[in-house]
Amino acid sequence: MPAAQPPTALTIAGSDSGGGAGLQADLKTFLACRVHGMSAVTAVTVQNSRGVSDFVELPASVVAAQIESVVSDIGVNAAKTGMLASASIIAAVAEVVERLDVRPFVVDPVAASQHGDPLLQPDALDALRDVVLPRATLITPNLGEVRLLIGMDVRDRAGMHEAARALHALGPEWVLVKGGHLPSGDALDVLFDGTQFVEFTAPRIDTDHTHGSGDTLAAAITAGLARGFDVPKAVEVGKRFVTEAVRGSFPLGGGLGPVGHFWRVGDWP
Ligand code: PXL
Repeated sequence: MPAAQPPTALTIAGSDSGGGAGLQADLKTFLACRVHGMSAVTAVTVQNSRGVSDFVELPASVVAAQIESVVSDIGVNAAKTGMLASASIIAAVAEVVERLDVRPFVVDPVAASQHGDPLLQPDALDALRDVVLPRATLITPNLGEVRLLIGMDVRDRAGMHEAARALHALGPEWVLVKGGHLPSGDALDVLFDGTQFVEFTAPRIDTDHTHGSGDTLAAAITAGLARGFDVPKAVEVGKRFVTEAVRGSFPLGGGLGPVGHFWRVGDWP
């Protein structure tokens, strides 16, 4: 007899040919978190451990059609976005997610790769802020993305709280400000729902090989939501997942290596 259908999660994201970030990181994370992963591809990057040398976008109508296809047949217990690439893709994703009531909906406002290569057209930032963020169950900006979205230069814990308030005012239900790029101490993330702050700290792990860490965190949170956890619980388990993945990171090629998802996968055969 076939097994029961597992929870399902959808990533709306770009392909990283190097396999460390983007939809590849999301699908590995979904697998490791025991949800059935699906993907609506937005763009294809030409990328290795040294950086992104090019990308092409898919037509916005094809991105929306991928989402509609899986929602209408398979069902989506939770969805996340990664690289959305352009204003037209953003508009199409916002429309279909709204019309089909796709939720919980996690928005990782990806703007650039770890190397600083742009993954979002400059004119798409306004669309991301104005039409996608207000629809989100949770947004997961790092401090660079905070600066791009609201022009705030965050330097400490108080600044993270202030940024979370300002971002929450844009419309998402929950905001997770990721402080991983702050200079010292444990890695601090701040979760805010408009009323209460919840803080998460994790030991800082000394490695340069963190390619895909943001995607992996958002995907692990999305997997938790697909399994029925509430947002604080999904963030707590997502943080634990990515901390172990950073601990399990490894060098690859001549540049920055990826976080490792192997730690949650058993030996085989
Ligand atoms: O880590 C952000 C990210 C998301 N999506 C794609 C990427 C990257 C980083 O390189 O390549 C496709």
